[in-house]
Amino acid sequence: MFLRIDHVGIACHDLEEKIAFYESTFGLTVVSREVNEEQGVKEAMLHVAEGEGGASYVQLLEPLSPETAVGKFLAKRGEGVHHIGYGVADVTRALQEIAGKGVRLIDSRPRHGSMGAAIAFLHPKDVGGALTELVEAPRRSS
Ligand code: CMX
Ligand code: CO
Repeated sequence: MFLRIDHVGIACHDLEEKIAFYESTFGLTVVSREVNEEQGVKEAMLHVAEGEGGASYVQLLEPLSPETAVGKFLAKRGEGVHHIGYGVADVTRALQEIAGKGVRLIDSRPRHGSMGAAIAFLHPKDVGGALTELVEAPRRSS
């Protein structure tokens, strides 16, 4: 089902400060910046590598307010790894396959994610404490 690790999502208080850190420490490059009101985040994708199954990224996440998913996470746990995003070929089909296996779907239908992706989250309590995101990247134009 999983093609690759699409991204690791990292919660932070100050997006610009964390971008500067990842750029200067690891030489990563920002390929996208977005505000996603539905997800309650201001975020940046930094490109890590190209693999056979597609690209992988670090996603830096700053909450738009304390009541959002990332805002609550920061208040409870502080900065750090917030979720893992796995690349899948088809999010709707992956959700159908996972449903019925005892894993709560936070999203029963795909939502809009970074860079035109279709995404859906699985509940961390049913995935060993790891908030899990399914990511279907838009088809590449060649
Ligand atoms: N990783 C692991 N556990 C988490 C977690 C995370 N990121 N976020 C919350 N939890 C745990 C909490 O620690 C808590 O556990 P305890 O009861 O043992 O303390 C439990 O889940 C409930 O947490 P909560 O603070 O009460 O928060 P909610 O239940 O309101 O929401 C969740 C939790 C996962 C349902 C919510 O954060 C969610 O819907 N997330 C998906 C959307 C999202 O994260 N969007 C931002 C990223 C967008 C993107 O990647 O593009
Ligand atoms: Co993500």
